[in-house]
Amino acid sequence: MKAIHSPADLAINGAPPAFDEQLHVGRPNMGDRDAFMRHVEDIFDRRWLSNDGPLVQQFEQEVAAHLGVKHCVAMCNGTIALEIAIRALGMEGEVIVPAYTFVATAHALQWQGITPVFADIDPATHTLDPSAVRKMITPRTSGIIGVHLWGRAAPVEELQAIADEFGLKLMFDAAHAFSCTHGGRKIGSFGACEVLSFHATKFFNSFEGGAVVTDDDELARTMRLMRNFGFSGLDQVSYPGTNGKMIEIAAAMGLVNLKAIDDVIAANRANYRAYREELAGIPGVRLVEYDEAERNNYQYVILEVAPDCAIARDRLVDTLRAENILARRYFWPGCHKMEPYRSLFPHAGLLLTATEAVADSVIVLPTGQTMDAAKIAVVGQVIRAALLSP
Ligand code: T4K
Repeated sequence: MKAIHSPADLAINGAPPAFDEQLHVGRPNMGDRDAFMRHVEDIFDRRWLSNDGPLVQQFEQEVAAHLGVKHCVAMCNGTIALEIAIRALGMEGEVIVPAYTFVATAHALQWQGITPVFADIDPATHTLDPSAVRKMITPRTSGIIGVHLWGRAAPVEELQAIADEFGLKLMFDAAHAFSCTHGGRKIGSFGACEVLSFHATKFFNSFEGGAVVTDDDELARTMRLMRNFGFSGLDQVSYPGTNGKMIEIAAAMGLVNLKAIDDVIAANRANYRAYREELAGIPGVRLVEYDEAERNNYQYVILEVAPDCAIARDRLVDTLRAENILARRYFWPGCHKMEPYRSLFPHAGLLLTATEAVADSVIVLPTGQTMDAAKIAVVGQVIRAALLSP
């Protein structure tokens, strides 16, 4: 780790990089290794590896209890969980989603012949703008998927009011929002259901994994059938299902990591506050702030680079990456500019001005258990030096 004193010290100008090791966005947060190994021993002893095993059942109970919801239906990943939730809710035709999200939100619809209709976001929150949602409703609209981007709740009440007014299904992509609250209530029980991702890069991981959480008994029952080929008995199939099951080793990781989440939140919160201090007062860049009145997981440290900043967003990303700070441009350029949506809806961007402005300005910085205040101080020095040498 080297101190950066001036623009001349930047790797992009031929100096050695600030860090010997690469700093990643999405470095996995890990719980107790020995506790995980004990689960592995048990899995070997039991010879029960998949298909609703005891660890998956325990995992579902613990996640449901943590979120205060009736049902957690664990799945192999968040994308399959989205697909199953969408199908179980009977969404069809057109479904309104933000374009400023990970592309899986849109793909989960398109994959099953449903058209994702992109509505603009509120540039202040990066989540769906309810007035933009209203504008996109047509006779073919069957639902809305709100995304709690960066762990910040979508406008839950406003979207529910629109859904009720037009008779639409409402669900949430809560892939970023595990253990976060909205109005003091844990995210997980808003809308008809909410979808979680436990991917390696998420605040809380089970290597790969996902779940749908809901208070709706019937919906949960349908989703359990769907994730297991539609089997309702030993030789009885009552639904055209798929294979969305979580495996035992994933549940083991999830159980161990669940015990560690308060430590991870403490580390993420300390990192976020260190970034806030380091980056305060730098003209042209702004750290997107968390609402401290809510419980946050602080998994994403988001920097917005203003259009009039001394250095363009992409140049700053290149400068950071040259220093081994592997910042990301999530979720650039927006789903509407990715295939097949770019070809299907070439003019979608005309109604997505906030989406495009935000997608062009965001940099996601490394955080998590592998970061600390000393590293963040150097990241801050790199950013300051880069802005001094436009
Ligand atoms: N909805 C939303 C809003 C989502 O953000 C996501 C997933 C989903 C739905 C779908 O859920 P899943 O089906 O994935 O459960 C990553 C993740 O693959 C993806 O899960 C996540 N969103 C998205 C935000 O980030 P990439 O393309 O950026 O992955 P990749 O391979 O570039 O890795 C990101 C960084 O993490 C790298 O710097 C390396 C680091 N990393 C990654 C892995 C896998 C590690 O250090 N260790 C690891 O094991 O998509």
